[in-house]
Amino acid sequence: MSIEKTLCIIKPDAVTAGNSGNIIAHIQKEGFRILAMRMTTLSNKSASKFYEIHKGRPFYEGLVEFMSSSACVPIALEKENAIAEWRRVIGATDPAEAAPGTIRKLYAKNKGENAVHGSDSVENGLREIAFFFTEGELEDLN
Ligand code: 3AN
Repeated sequence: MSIEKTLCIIKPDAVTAGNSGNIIAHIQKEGFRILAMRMTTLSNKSASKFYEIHKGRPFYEGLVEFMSSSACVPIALEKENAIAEWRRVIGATDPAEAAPGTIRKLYAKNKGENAVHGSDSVENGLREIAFFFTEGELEDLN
């Protein structure tokens, strides 16, 4: 086990529904440290770049359109084993399959509008955090 960083994004559906505060409280209750956070609206170009890895998949265009449709809240998180821990806390991509008490079970609408993002590896977590935050914007808690 080691201290890892992961990127959470509170997605436009959850921000619009007024669930940002509940989700931030959930993050803190689960013992993650918030290193940086802001509210921003992604341009179509930035959302396309962020999700470049999914280019060519059938949901890509819709995902980019949704993620740039209104404000989102990127949050850089740190915890022991943060990648797996955050994915446990958010639950499965499809809220219908997400475990009870997970963020997606509580707040997601469907597979596309699914309340939060979580990085899928340590390497992608660092890359995704750097997409939104400069090194100097991250709290140095260690
Ligand atoms: P996760 O967010 O659980 O890591 P990924 O990496 O498979 O899931 O997908 C990234 C994002 O793409 C999801 N959060 C979701 O918004 C969207 N997505 C994935 N699969 C679908 C799908 N079948 N239909 C619509 N949107 C999808």
